[in-house]
Amino acid sequence: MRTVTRLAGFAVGLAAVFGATYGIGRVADTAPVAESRHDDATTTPTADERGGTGDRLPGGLLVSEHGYTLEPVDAPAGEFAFRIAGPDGRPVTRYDVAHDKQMHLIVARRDLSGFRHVHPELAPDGTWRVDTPLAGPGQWRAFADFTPTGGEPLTLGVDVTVPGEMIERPLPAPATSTTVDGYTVTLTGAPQPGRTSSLTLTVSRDGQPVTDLEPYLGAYGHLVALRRGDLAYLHVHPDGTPGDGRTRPGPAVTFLAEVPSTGSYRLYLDFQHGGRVHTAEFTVVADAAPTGDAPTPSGPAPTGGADHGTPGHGHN
Ligand SMILES: [Cu+2]
Repeated sequence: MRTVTRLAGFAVGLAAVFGATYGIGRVADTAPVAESRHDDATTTPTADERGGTGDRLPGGLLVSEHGYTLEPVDAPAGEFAFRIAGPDGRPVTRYDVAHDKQMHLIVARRDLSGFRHVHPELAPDGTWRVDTPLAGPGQWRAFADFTPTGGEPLTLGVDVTVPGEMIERPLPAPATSTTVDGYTVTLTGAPQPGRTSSLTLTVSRDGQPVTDLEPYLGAYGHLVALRRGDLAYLHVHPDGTPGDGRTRPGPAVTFLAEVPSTGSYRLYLDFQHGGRVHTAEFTVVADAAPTGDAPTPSGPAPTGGADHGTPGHGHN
């Protein structure tokens, strides 16, 4: 593409800036998080009140964590390159494979448009390179989601500026149905802070349910959520893997997600069908959990084609 990637200052989202620590940011991943899980959302604490119960920030807010630092490096036009400096300051060259890849690079513009999830190539010197996924001018956030061998899973984030005139796009209204590449994807369930919520995405095409989704990176769907405002990153995986004898290849893919706070989130579902990966996007609003044990709110009328408005987006 025509864009020249230039690296601006790294907006380091220091933990201290965020007065509260949040609950579990990374959920339903393969790594158990039992030690910090707490589902006692029977009251409606504010995000601040919940601070202190979680022991880690959501992913992607920090450029450096646990001794590992995301360092963009100069790259030719049309390419994005970076390395991960380890605790000894040297580029990390050994990574565990997670979801079929050693490195997952997610990019989105600060206005939450332009999402892409790509897989860079690792050079022997520890440099990761990928044809630039930054599709136009603006302030971008790049997330490196990886596990250094011998370490724990990390998501580091860094700001990247693509110069040029940028037109900020408003966040699309919350919706429970969207279309992409001729597919219609509907969403049921809504995330609530402080508890695990079930989100089900159902894929159809031409009015017919799609029942032959193809495994992509070891799953029938990959869901990333970014929080509006700071782009806190949540990578959520379905409970169940292709070939486990119980997980069906669509039309529904269910995820278990826990969001760290109230607010607006953009959800990005990657799924594969017809040999191609498609990305369906939704805006959702996480409201405070109602008192008591009310189930996850879901609209009384599941989407007949509602794509605007806020059917059942959460306050009951
Ligand atoms: Cu990936």
